[in-house]
Amino acid sequence: MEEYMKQSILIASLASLLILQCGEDPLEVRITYPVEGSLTSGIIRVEASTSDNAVRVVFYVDDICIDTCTAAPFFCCWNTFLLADSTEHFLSATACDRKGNELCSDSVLVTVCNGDTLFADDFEPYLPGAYPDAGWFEIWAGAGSNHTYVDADVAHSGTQSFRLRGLGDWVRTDGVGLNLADIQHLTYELSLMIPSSYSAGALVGFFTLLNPTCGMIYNGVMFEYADGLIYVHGAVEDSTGQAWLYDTWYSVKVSLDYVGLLMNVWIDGVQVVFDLPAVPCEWADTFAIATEYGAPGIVHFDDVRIFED
Ligand SMILES: [Ca+2]
Repeated sequence: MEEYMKQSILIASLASLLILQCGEDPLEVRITYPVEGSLTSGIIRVEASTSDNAVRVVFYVDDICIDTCTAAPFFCCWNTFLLADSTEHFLSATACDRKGNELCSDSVLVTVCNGDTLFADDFEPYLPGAYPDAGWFEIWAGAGSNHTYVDADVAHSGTQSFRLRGLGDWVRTDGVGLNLADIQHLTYELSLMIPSSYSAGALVGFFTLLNPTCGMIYNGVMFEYADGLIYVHGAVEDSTGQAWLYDTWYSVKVSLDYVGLLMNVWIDGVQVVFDLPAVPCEWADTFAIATEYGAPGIVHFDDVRIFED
């Protein structure tokens, strides 16, 4: 009996110790990427490592919250293009446990280094199925937010692309805000693919809102659904005479001279338009990708890069 009591007491004590240890598990959090002193560019994942009891991590840049992550692995996508080039910034993260205890990590100092690149996205940092909201915003809803997302099954580079799905009478359009002040020459490049399984037409270029339900893309390129040809829209429209094919990735490059108001266009490295009249950058400074009006379906975009030259 005495032995039984001793064992009971021992078991009870061990249980108390375990509960005590669980209850007092110290919260830990630190930024594991990027590392202190590094040069950062583009849209990157900021990653945090925590103790097992963390249930939420809030990420900060210069003490301003940029995102909250509620499941491990804890990370957020950070758009460094929103910050001036060659500037230093402090990254930190706050972790919380179930009891509401909070702990702030040490700060990590990094320098933003994007050079002449105004924006770039290969859609690799995002979670599959998510909206790439570190860099993009919705302009027209198309088939709805459930149908436009980062797709992990189709890609030009890496494993992911941005899939847009539009309706015949409600196009899908997504944009990137750019600061084009003082820019005289700009080039944008991207890859796009229209699947045969649910084909649409596609547009890329600079968007301007004409009224709440109507917009226009200037200094852009259109893969037209109806006749399967590639067109260019500057201040005037021009047909390249080139046909496009389903299930084929195309690399589009457009060079804009905002001083001479001219545009030049390459498809897969071959120049197809020479010195077409272009509109001034003040007309439209939102870079956009879209499905074509009247052609419901899906377009995949990847490897967007916009740079001053
Ligand atoms: Ca990609």
